[in-house]
Amino acid sequence: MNQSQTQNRRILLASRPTGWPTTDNFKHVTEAVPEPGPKEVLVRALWLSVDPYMRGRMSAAKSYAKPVEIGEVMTGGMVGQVVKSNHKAFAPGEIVEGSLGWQDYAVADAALLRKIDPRLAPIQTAVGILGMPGMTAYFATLEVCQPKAGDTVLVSGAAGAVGQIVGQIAKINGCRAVGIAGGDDKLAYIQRELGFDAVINYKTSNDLSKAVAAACPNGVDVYFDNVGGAVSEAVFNNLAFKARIVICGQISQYNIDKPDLGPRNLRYMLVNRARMEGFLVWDWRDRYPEALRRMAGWIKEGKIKYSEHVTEGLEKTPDAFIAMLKGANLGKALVKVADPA
Ligand code: NAP
Ligand code: FER
Repeated sequence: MNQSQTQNRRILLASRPTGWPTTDNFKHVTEAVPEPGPKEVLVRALWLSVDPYMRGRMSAAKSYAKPVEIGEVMTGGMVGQVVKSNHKAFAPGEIVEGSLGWQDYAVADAALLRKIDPRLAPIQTAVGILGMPGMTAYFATLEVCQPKAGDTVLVSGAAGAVGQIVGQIAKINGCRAVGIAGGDDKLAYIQRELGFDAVINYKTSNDLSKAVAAACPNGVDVYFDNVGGAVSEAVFNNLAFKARIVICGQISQYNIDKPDLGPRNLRYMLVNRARMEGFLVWDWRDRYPEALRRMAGWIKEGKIKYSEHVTEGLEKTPDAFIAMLKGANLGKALVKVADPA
């Protein structure tokens, strides 16, 4: 065995951030590769996912899931390869996905692993379009917002892992897709490559509310909110009658010390008899298989495309995570750790 197969590099939470996380909030350690117990599987990381929800797990604030403790390995989705298996459902060499953390090797409860078919799509899509972000786009758009043909569907965070898919699901359903994001390169990609009908740069727009009105002349029927804050306030000014809003994320609020004041114009919810609903992807777990089948079909038919933003090297995971929060990524932010054996 070479050294990389006997040593396990792990990235632990070292301290809780106030405001923006920094690389100092993480500690890098090297330990022996663990042995799987009965019914357990040893997995080697090939890809790690970095996602906005991890910012919440770094904080002790009460939430849906328990926080990562100081000194614990950072939580996160992994696509890996089975190295040893004490469970009959998994064999060495197979590709799996699970919440296995920022480390080279993880011992996993076989019941919490999903087997990935590498012939279906590139394996890293198991934490992207054919994983948690894809499931988010699918259920929050179709089930919560119920888009109808002809609706204007506006998505914030439009060039990210979730947002890029939302616009394309809207197009598949005969809607007009409008995206808001923070870079002209991102906007050019979603408009030219993904077929969004109109785009808005929230960072360079002088009057965001006017920009939304211009991009959505009949008002916003569906607002898929990934960011909150000032962007949402500009959208609320432009709601259509009976608008549906899904609160999927509020990333503009994740790294601020003192909470912002809320949107000041909820009056437009009243005027338009709009509906707003919070969404958590894990509530839809039982229906992932059906969504995965349909999404895989759309990818195969060329109806859904996606982009990825890849950082190389496990040790770069904290940098990749912080860069994603700051908007460096076009599409799904990923860390490539190793090639399959
Ligand atoms: P992502 O969009 O791929 O990456 C995050 C993006 O957020 C950045 O690229 C950046 O793009 C944007 N951003 C950062 N700060 C911002 C600010 N102050 N205002 C506006 N945009 C800002 O991430 P993702 O994985 O697809 O997640 C998107 C959102 O969905 C997040 O809010 C996340 O928490 C949420 N989410 C929720 C669920 C759920 O179950 N509820 C599941 C998955 C994701 P720009 O260049 O455009 O600024
Ligand atoms: C996310 C943001 C928040 C997300 C989950 C949450 C799955 C959950 C928050 C909580 O548990 O309080 O992007 O993605």
